[in-house]
Amino acid sequence: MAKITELFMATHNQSKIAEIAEMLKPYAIAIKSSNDIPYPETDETGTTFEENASLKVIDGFKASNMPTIADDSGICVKTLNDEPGVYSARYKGGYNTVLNKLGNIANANRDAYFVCVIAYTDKNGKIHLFRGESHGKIAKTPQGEGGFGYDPVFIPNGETKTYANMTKAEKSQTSHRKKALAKFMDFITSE
Ligand code: ITT
Repeated sequence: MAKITELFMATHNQSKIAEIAEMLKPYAIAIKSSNDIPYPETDETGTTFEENASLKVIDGFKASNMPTIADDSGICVKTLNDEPGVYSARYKGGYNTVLNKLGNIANANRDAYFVCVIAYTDKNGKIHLFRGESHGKIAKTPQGEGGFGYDPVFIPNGETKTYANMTKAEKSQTSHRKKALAKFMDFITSE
């Protein structure tokens, strides 16, 4: 198929746009977003990342009429029965609630993982889904100023720093978003 040079990203989250735009630079793909084309807030009524990513990408494709991606993501904390999961953005108190619920519980019980599902609609409106996960631990206290959301309390496996203490390039070496995007790039380059 013709090479994609522009993608609409159906999100209002500026941090997601910044991360994806940086990851797509080597491929010379520019991101258009709600900053360029009005895109309504999608009602995220799904109970899975896949469902919510699909709902967002359908709205985004309708608004932009361009090849479109959407990202539904969140953090799942194993001892909290995978809470907050798909409700991460709406979880009252954000990472402070997670820290309070875990308290001083030992490191062995602080396992968590980020999930990112990227939904893509091709020019015919057909939806394709790509999932990435990043596994690690919830830190005992927030550390770092970078990133967004739960980054100050997440330490990926094999690292000692939280995502908020990493540059975008460092975070993308293990991130759920980069893994989902890599699957998507494989798909569109082999399509
Ligand atoms: P859009 O729906 O407009 O894309 P949103 O922020 O509401 O923006 P989600 O419903 O997918 O998006 O919720 C994702 C939340 O999960 C996000 O707001 C963060 O709290 C958390 N999250 C996802 N990826 C993250 C990451 O890489 N680092 C830190 N927190 C992340």
